[in-house]
Amino acid sequence: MERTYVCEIMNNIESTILVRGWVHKIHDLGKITFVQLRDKTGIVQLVIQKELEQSLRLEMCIEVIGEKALNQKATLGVELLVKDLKVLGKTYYDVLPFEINNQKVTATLETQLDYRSISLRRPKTRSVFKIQEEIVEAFRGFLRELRFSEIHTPKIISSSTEGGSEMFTVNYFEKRTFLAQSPQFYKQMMVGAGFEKVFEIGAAYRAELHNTWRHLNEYISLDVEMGFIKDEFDLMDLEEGLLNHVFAHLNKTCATELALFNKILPESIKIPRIPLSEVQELLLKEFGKRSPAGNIDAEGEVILSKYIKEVYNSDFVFLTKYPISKRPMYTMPDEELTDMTKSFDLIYKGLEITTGGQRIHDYEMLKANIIKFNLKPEDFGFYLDSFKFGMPPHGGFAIGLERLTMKILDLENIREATLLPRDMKRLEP
Ligand code: AMO
Repeated sequence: MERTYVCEIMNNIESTILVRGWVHKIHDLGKITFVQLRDKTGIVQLVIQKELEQSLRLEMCIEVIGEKALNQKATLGVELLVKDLKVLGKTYYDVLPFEINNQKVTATLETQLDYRSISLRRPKTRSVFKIQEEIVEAFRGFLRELRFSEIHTPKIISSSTEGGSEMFTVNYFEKRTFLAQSPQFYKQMMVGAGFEKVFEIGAAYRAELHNTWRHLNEYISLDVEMGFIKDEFDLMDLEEGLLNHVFAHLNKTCATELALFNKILPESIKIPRIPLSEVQELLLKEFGKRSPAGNIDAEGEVILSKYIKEVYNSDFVFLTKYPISKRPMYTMPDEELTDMTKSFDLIYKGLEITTGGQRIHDYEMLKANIIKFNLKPEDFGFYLDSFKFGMPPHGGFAIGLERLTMKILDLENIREATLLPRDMKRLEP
């Protein structure tokens, strides 16, 4: 007999079916036992006669053949009267590390992360990753439809892309190498290599020396790079379209999961675009909030987002025109605004989720800029060389997948949106 998933039980025309899953709840009434069986698609109630009950324990893995019986009181409207029961996976614990079948979480986040294979069995915890899976699906689908190609670039690299000291070193045979902070150089090179438009979904590594609610040392970067652009506003248009598509896709595919978090995502979003200097002025004038030179800080992001929500009814805001001194050497300077670049950040509900911008595409200009940044052109050999052979005007952006997931669901800590987080203290599981 073929297996039926819980979500298919109602529509399955057979009256006797086979299901597999885990023992989610046990309610022993003596002669009969009610058991909730959980598979990756949902939960169904089983009714088991005493003689069939084989000392079931919570979280055992079982296979059951049962007859469907309508029952208005059961969540699915149907339950299974068990005819045959097989234990597929025994349990070997004294007590579970924490309750899985309780709406209320009874363990700290750290304990849940310590026992990730158990905490992910909680339907609500698991649903965060169903939503994340669908964000990725929507990201990929939207871009492929627009002729973007998916690429995979090396994560062991020989030089820094984003500057700064946030690099992990790796012994590569005799050499000291690094873990990629971003696929930045390679995505640009692939635009020039004739792919024109590319995206990558991959791990990025940052040796951030702080453990915060919004930083990971390994995160998934949703990277985009597009050739033949006019300016950075083409990129903002693209990202706005992309986010609209992601939201529509989530509303369609994850209604049940979103409901667990009381979320319905907006049908259509239009994102205000404001130069950074205006935002800094506004924060100072309206809120007495001083910003660091050439940026706004985490508190400023929160204040700004509240203001944007009130005035524009938007959860998102693009900050544009960042100063040259605050952006990496590959960023295109603004020809109209002295000392400014054609770059942007996207803030979502008080948190930066994207950085992007137009890049310098002219070889001589890039070389000169590298020198201006007190760096050595010879350290950027293969990257710089690739600009000698006709590079189109281009630009791109990157979205942190965990940050986006976290903000969609209003989670408090980025680790809740990370399957197996890596931070300063955590290397396991
Ligand atoms: P940036 O360094 O701003 O830009 O990173 C882009 C986005 O990646 C996410 N992110 C992080 N998420 C979790 N933990 C971290 N430690 C972390 N660091 C970054 C954020 C951030 O907005 N090459 C450029 C992108 C580009 O211009 O295309 C870059 O990497 O959501």
